[in-house]
Amino acid sequence: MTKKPRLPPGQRWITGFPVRTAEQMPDSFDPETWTLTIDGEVSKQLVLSYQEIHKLPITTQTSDFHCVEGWSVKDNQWEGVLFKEIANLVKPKPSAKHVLFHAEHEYTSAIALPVLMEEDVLLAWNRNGEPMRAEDGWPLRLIIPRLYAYKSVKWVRRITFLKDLELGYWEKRGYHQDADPWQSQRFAKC
Ligand SMILES: Nc1nc2c(c(=O)[nH]1)N[C@H]1C(S)=C(S)[C@@H](COP(=O)(O)O)O[C@H]1N2
Ligand SMILES: [Mo]
Repeated sequence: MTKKPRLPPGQRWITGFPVRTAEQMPDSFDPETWTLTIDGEVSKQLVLSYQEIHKLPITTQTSDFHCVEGWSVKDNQWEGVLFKEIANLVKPKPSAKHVLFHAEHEYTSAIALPVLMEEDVLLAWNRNGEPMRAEDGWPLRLIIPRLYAYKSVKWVRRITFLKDLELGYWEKRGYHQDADPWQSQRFAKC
């Protein structure tokens, strides 16, 4: 078997970090009132405050970032909490197969639960040692390095464990549900 190349097919390395947003950016963030809701097919629903999230075990990870438009950014260091830590707190029921991430406004994306339980998936607040800018997804964004970046939801406010798949914002508009860059899963088959 040949090893996967670092750069997926059809991608090119760029420097800098573009901002891509299909929606309006949240206009304010108040750490005293901001919350993250975790619900759906779980044994224990939770509402976490900004302070509570920052008390969970913190991880730092370096990964590449691949946008479906064809640009990739090497070696981003993300700091945050592993998705796995959040799942351990709420204890997904055996019926939970997918997880829908809701952003502050209308953006959503769903990912299969086993993909999220891998060691490289995190909810991040810092990039390269600095707090993310508002436009980068502050105060909390999902990072799934092995999938196209439309799965890396910015401004996450709600995480819902699902029995049946619900398509997210771009997936409803024809993007691929699985989004594996090494298989060029850009568009859904129709
Ligand atoms: N809430 C939200 N998250 C989002 C998006 C968005 O429009 N809204 N765009 C996605 C897409 S298509 C990409 S490429 C990345 C871009 O992240 P960046 O703006 O930090 O480069 O965010 C993803 N997450
Ligand atoms: Mo994207």
